[in-house]
Amino acid sequence: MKGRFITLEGGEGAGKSTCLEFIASYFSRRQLPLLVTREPGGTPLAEEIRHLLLQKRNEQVAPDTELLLVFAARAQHLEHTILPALRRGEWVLSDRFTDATYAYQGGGRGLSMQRISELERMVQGTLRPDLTLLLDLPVEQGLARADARAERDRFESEQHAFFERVRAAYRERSLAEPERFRVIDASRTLPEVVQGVQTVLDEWLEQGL
Ligand code: Z5A
Repeated sequence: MKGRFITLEGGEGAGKSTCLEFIASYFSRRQLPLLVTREPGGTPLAEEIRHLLLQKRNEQVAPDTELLLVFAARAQHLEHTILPALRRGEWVLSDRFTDATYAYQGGGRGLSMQRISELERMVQGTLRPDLTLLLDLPVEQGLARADARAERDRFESEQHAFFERVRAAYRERSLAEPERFRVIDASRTLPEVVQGVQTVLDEWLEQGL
């Protein structure tokens, strides 16, 4: 079976890390070669850009600067990690991808979705994920979970309303592309969320095999 491109998305405290580990073991049990990567990041240079993006700083980051840095990291990630793996016939699982840009820079920061889609076309051409798992939960609940963590990065320090806009943008995208998105209720316990991911993968692989 030819490699495909899967992305995992979600707001704060959604359980992405646990789900990523589960998906990696799910593929390994089926002996399907899977490359797990993340955005921003996925190459040494893109990881440096990630650091620039997440680090808290005194100078305010202009929304366009943030948007261009995200796509600069993505161009590097595509060229050196994602596209070579897909060409080798491997499966690729990315912890976040361009839906996060629509959600965080479009929804959260209020940048024009049209401009994001122009950059998407420029950097990705026609490449889009084959499947996107969206872990969705109420913002209040997600923030309460994430609060347990030691230190907040630049994004995690945003206000509640920012995350409501992020969630709304994700949900809007999932409604606009129901064939690509699978929305998983992440407000449940972690084992239930993982079970939800397994059900989606079972069904999806069955359709593709
Ligand atoms: N960003 C962007 O702005 N534009 C873009 O285009 C892209 C990204 C690609 C870094 O991403 C930031 O980059 C991200 C958006 C921005 N900013 N934020 N926020 P990231 O994915 O690396 O960062 P993150 O979202 O903070 O993910 P994380 O730190 O890897 O989170 P996680 O490991 O997935 O944590 P979590 O799963 O959300 O869990 C947090 C805690 O909750 C943890 O203690 C868990 O054990 C607990 N948890 C999770 N699920 C449950 C359940 N179901 N029950 C009980 N407890 C739970």
